[in-house]
Amino acid sequence: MSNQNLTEYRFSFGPWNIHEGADPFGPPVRDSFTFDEKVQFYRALGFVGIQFHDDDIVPDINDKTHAQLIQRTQTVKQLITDHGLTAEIVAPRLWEDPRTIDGAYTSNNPSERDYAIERSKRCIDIANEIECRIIVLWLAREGTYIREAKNSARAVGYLLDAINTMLDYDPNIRILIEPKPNEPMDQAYIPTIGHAIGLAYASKAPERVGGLIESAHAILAGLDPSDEMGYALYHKKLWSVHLNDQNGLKFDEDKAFGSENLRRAFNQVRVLEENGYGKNGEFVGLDVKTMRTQPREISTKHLVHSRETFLHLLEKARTLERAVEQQFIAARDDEGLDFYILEHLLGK
Ligand code: GLO
Ligand code: MG
Repeated sequence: MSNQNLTEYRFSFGPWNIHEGADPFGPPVRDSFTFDEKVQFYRALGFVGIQFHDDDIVPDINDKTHAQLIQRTQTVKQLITDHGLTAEIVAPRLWEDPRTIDGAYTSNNPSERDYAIERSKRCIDIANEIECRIIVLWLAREGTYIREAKNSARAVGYLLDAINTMLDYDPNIRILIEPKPNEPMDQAYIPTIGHAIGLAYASKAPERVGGLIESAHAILAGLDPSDEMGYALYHKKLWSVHLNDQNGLKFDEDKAFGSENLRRAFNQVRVLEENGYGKNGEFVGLDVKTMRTQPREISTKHLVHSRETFLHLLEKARTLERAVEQQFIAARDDEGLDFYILEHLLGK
């Protein structure tokens, strides 16, 4: 099928998606690949965008002077350019430092909140130097283990203060909030895309604040990822995605896209395709983990497979017979439509 209007999707993943297999109950099971080695994998695996944390670019960022930070970023910029890659996003990693134990922007301690803001500004400096305008906020520890520990209303104000400060710091950046309902905290303050978009509209530059939806995070919130995407798409605020899969309500599994529920994956591809996602340069991001059992030499398969599954399902979305679908809808024959979709997915 060749048609000039068809979106040519571009794919991204983060260096943390090729990892050593450690989990809370056991140590790494595979030797690391260096960052330079990982950069070499991207194109061969079918990817052109890199999702970065600030310290993926500048390790030990807190110990670096501004000049060192810029210098290291220039080195990485050259490396990725040489490999024909672009930085899709840069995200401040605000969940590993001792000053972020009880949250970063929402910590009860003002000097810890200041640290979070300063770190975010450094992240923006890095993004500028690597020519990326997108800052992602995965609000990892912005929540609590128990309700009484923090003031949930005040926390929303702190989050807005942080977002507004970043918007002022650089008039060219866009901020994408990546919601998640739990893990590492028991409860997060911004658990769904609706919460994220509420913050966007309350900010001082709503046109520069949007969202990133991760499939597994929506599922953990008990929601359907494609409907979450539809909500953000309506608001023109879906600026990135982290596609993956998740088997029910447990830890964030980051399974290969479509590996748990193919139809749920199909509907994510369908809603993106039908609403023009990607036409303004948005990437199809993956956030998938290699299974712990996978040998090191074949520990990038989950990335290739997730991308392939997306492309297979894209073909399914594009070949759905609209007239047939419309007939079922007009007759309110949901049973018929349901079975038509199943047969289409099964290739019947
Ligand atoms: C964790 C998140 C995390 C973010 C990443 C980019 O659950 O999905 O992987 O996507 O830090 O901000
Ligand atoms: Mg993610």
